[in-house]
Amino acid sequence: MRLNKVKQIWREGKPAVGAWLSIPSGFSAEVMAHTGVDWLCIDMQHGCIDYSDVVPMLTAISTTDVTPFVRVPWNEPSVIMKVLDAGAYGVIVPMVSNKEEAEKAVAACRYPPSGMRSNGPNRALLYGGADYQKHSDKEMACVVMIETVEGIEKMEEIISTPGVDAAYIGPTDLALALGLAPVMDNDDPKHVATVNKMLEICKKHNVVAGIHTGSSKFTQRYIDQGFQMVMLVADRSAMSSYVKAEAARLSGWTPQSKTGTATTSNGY
Ligand code: 3PY
Ligand code: MG
Repeated sequence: MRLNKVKQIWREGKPAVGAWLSIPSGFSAEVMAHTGVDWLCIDMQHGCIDYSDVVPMLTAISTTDVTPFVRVPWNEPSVIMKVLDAGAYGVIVPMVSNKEEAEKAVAACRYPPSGMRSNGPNRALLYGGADYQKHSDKEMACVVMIETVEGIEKMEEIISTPGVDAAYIGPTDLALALGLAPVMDNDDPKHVATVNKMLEICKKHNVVAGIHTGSSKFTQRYIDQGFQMVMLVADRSAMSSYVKAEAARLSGWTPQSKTGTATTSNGY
């Protein structure tokens, strides 16, 4: 079976840097897959993406050896199983708030007797290899997001749930849960303390710590701290910020459209 390169990076104690896909396009997924990141995540939660978009995007990522993840819209076993069947090598499950929810996510990623995943790896067999079912429990990454009031309170029971490979912070939902504005790269002391606490608990339980960022400054900060799954940039922000930055360098031209000024700079 094709091995999960990101899991290999984690086992070696190194960081895996990724990027985020919100645009429903096989072509833009392929472009992003050729940027040299370790992993890409197709975002079905907040991206403009449905299952019929996910399949060609996974196919496009397969033109490279970048590891494909999907963030599912919710902790719903049928969706987790379907994206794994389509060839995702890991799922990112939003808003996991306690041990029972973490166990539910893990069970959807593993075949019996370890879990409750149903057999039917249609595209996963083509991508992973003929012996996919034999090894997939070991290769599929189950990543749970910690970003709710209850999840913050119960982070240790979530992180220590057997089968959880990584715990991933959604910084803006985490900020809301802490009573702060939903800012991505967040220096608020309450936010920093919660992020640091999660990292410490992950280290204690030998679970990978992950986090989303909105800039290389914060990606670097979290890598230096010991996070091993860090998201550098999303397709839509890469596109928008590059065009805006290039346009801003021009002289002798007055933009007629005011649209650019409406985009926020807090990561969303
Ligand atoms: C968050 O910031 O809450 C996220 O989930 C990032 O996508
Ligand atoms: Mg979130």
